[in-house]
Amino acid sequence: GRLKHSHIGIVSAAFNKGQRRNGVKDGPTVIKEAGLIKRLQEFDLKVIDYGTVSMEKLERNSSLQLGPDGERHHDAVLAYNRELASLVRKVIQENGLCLTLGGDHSIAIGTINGHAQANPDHQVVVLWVDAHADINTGGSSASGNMHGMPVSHHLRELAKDVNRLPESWPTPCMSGNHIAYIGLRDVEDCEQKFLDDLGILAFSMKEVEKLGIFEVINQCFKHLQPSTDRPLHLSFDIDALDPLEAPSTGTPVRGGLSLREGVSIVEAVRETGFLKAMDLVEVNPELGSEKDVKLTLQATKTILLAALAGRRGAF
Ligand code: B3U
Ligand code: MN
Ligand code: MN
Repeated sequence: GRLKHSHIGIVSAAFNKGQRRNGVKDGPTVIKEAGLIKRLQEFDLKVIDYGTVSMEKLERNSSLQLGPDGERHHDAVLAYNRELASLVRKVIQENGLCLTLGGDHSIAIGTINGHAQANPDHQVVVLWVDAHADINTGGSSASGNMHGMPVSHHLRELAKDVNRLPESWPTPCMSGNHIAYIGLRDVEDCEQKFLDDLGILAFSMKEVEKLGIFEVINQCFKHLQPSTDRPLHLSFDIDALDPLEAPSTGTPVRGGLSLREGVSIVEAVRETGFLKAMDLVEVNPELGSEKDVKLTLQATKTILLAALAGRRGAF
């Protein structure tokens, strides 16, 4: 049967050290200020705000602490994510569907780890909707930005290439066949090699164009086989959408998903009945004009309303 949740638990991951633009830490605040919770409540959903995991507690002197392979803020990113993981785990253990608002995409190190920890067999399957594959390791990354590396942290096949905390956190919780991608269009050669070597199912914009969004979605679920034992984690990077739809983000790439395709994806995710956790990341209200920010927030809320309430409609 399908999963039953007692509520939606919102976690605010106000974090920006996975890349170089400060404003992305304000994503959760502006999304909530735009009326998300009230709108969800209008559809009779019980919403609990679990508050913010803040960066403030992280050591101040970690301003540019490089990891062993030149990973920027390596220790701070992992320390933050370890704390985030325990809150995500708590939300799910309290029978909530966990929505985490980012923050940059490095927060998916914590959200997926926390989700896996909360499940009986520590199993999880992931749908990653993004312009980018975010599967770099410290060694393969040209930028050193850890928002380009979250996926590698969870993969058993890449375990030996990932630099962890001394306590060897995070433990890998999935294999290449437990993740699928939609929306890719800015993938580095070494990332493509990881995808190919691990046989990861990945639909770039080229395949979306060729096959159509519904065929792509169906193939993803056929492959991932979400179930009660393999709950679904949706990690949605707002830059998957075309910058015409969602311009206020740090690394926009033209030629992306329409808002309608994004909505179709999350509606299908919801209809599986096995969605247990979702990330919505990389909204940066400091980028673009006032109109750009407004457009981005409308697109964000449209995606979240469809994913969590199964509704289309105005905000
Ligand atoms: N693959 C590049 C670029 C990038 C990844 N994720 C975003 N940008 N948002 C990197 O830096 O790893
Ligand atoms: Mn991303
Ligand atoms: Mn991206």
